[in-house]
Parts: sequence; structure tokens; C-alpha cells
Amino acid sequence: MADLNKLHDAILYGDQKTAVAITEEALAEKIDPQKLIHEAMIPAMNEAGKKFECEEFFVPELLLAARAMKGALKLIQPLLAASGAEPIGTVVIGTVKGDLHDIGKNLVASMLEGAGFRVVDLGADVPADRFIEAVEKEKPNLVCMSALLTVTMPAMKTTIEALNQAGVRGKVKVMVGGAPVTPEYAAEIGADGYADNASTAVAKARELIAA
Ligand code: B1M
Repeated sequence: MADLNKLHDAILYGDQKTAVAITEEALAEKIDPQKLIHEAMIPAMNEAGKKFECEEFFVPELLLAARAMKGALKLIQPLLAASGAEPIGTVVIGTVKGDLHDIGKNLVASMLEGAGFRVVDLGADVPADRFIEAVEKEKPNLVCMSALLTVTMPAMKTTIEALNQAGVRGKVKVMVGGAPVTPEYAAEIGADGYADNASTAVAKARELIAA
């Protein structure tokens, strides 16, 4: 039987090959992908963050952990994204300017796809003008911004201001999220919604487009 502790450690210590092999084994055994994400994969990334804080890990170790996580997630994402239904709305999503963290954003994007949204993923380190271009071109119902660094959170505010200045803010709802973001901060910068994880992001997205 697939060992979730081993999956956790493989991600934490950047062993992509083992992480992918255990994920394959777990999926073949029909273990719920959400269980893999929440009980092994996200805790491993959180622990990598703790080790980074106490200088046991440095950037190369974080990169290896991220590579292992992404390898395993690649197998899971199609399962999260499979919906087959007509799109219920369009979402433009990206990690804000200056921020390279894209794992959480990718999870949110896959869950939104799985919930029936058409998702236009702009990637990471996305400046405000690319969000504006995407809003004009893709005509989304919702713009989603992710930030993982306290120093990049203000780019969410700048992007909302830029959407305003470009005259497109009224055409879309805006949702923000990412580990350092709070509901209070979301309200303060004029976002319409906030979610703290990929599942609540789906519920919030549904609520925002229904409003
Ligand atoms: Co960085 N990093 N990192 N890092 N990194 C953090 C974020 C940090 C908390 C680590 C720590 O010190 N404990 C810290 C930030 C501290 C702070 O700002 N207060 C940090 C730092 C300091 C840095 C650098 C500055 C380090 C350096 O160079 N000295 C640097 C900055 C680079 C940059 O962005 N410009 C850096 C670099 C990196 C790597 C590139 C090496 C790598 C990222 C690789 C990648 O993403 N492709 C990395 C990693 C892996 C992490 C940690 C360890 C893990 C992040 C992760 O993937 N988590 C992280 C520590 C941690 O998070 N505990 C850390 C798993 C992921 C599933 O969770 O992204 O939170 P998360 O997403 C969640 C929710 O937040 C939410 O749903 C997701 C799923 O549940 N969510 C949303 C996310 N977006 C949402 C949007 C929504 C709604 C919900 O609506 C729109």
C-alpha cells in the first residue's frame, strides 16, 4: 500500500522520482487525490518552509522540494481539472509581479477547472498590465491573484488600482489569496473576495460569479 509518510519525506527532501512513484501507486490504489495533497504534500512544503526559516534548508533545498511537489502534482492535476461540463464562467489567474511561487496558484487553477470554470493561467510574476490585457482579451468573470511573499502582497493592490485606471475593474470580480493574505487585507485593497485554500477558492468563485 502507498506510504503517505514516504511521499511526505520524498517531497520534503526533494526526491522527485520517489514522490512520483508513490503518487502513481496511491492513485492506482484509488486513494483520494485530496488526501494526498492535504495529508502529505502540503505538510511537506510547510515543513520545508519551517526548515528554511531556521536555516536548516536554503533556496536550493526549497527548489528541490518544489520540483518534487510539482512532479507529483502533475499526476494529480488532470484528476482535479477533469469536469467535462460546459464552462460556468471564465477565470484569469496569476501570481503577482515579483512573486515566483506558483504551486498554490496551480492548485487553485486546477480545482477551478475541475469545478467547471474556463481558466486562463497567466503564470507567475505577472505585472498589472498583463492582467489588464487578459481581462480585455478573455472577458473573464473573475480575476484571481496569488501572492506568497509579504513583499509582493502590495502588487495585488497595485493591480486592482491598474484595473480601475484601465476602466475594466467594474467588468470583473477580483479574488485574492496566498499564505500571507488575510480577509482584512483583501477588504482593505478593494478585492471582492478572499479564500485561504484551493477548495474554499472554488466555493468563493461560485459565490462571486453568482452575485
Ligand atoms: Co519561498 N518563501 N521564497 N520559495 N517558499 C515562502 C513563501 C516562505 C514563507 C518560507 C519561509 O520563510 N518560511 C518565505 C516568505 C516569507 C514572507 O514573505 N513573509 C519565502 C521566501 C522568503 C522566499 C525567497 C525570498 C527566498 C530567497 O530567495 N531568499 C524567494 C522569493 C522568490 C520570489 O518569489 N521572488 C523564495 C523562493 C522560493 C522557491 C522558488 C525556491 C520555491 C517556489 C517554487 C515554486 O513555487 N515554483 C519556494 C517555496 C517552495 C516556498 C515554500 C517552502 C512552499 C510554498 C508552497 O508551494 N506551498 C514556502 C513556505 C510555506 O508556504 N510554508 C515559501 C504549498 C502550496 C500548496 O501552498 O502556495 O500557500 P500555498 O497555496 C495554498 C494557499 O495559500 C491558497 O491555496 C493553496 C492551496 O491550498 N492559495 C490561494 C494560494 N493562492 C491562492 C489564491 C486564491 C485563493 C487561495 O485566490 C485567488
